Amino acid sequence: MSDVPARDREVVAGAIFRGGRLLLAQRTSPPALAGRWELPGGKVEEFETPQAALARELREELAVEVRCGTRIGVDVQLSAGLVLRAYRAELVSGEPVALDHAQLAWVDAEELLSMDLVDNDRAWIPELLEELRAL
Ligand code: 523
Repeated sequence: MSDVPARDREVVAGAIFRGGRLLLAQRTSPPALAGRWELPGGKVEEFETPQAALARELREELAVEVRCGTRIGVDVQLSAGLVLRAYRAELVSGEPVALDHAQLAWVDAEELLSMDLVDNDRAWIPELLEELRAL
């Protein structure tokens, strides 16, 4: 056994803002989360940086190229050893399409408040709203 604590594995999620709106994606799985909305993303693979993982996930899920920006919102502990973090993501090319989600929505501040977000992502609402209202 090592004395050095293992680093948490990370799940990354992307906050893409455009024209005063934020991109949300509606999950199809697992059954408990299907139909609920999230910032798209996924698990960072071993030996992958969070930035590279976000770019890969958004390429796979939305068919876009993004540049990973700064963190937004708090760390959300998903389970022992697994933490969820959101990053701003800048669209570099492509128009997002739902390859992996039921549908996509570009929401303004009012709409964000009315969406059925997955519980974990609700932790980011204050910062997402602040950013939307400043746009
Ligand atoms: N979340 C979450 N919010 C959010 C994301 C991208 C993920 O709460 N915005 C949770 C949902 C799952 C876990 O993080 O419990 C992994 O996300 P998932 O399933 O989108 O990531 P994948 O596709 O990399 O995971 P596997 O296919 O299961 O390996």
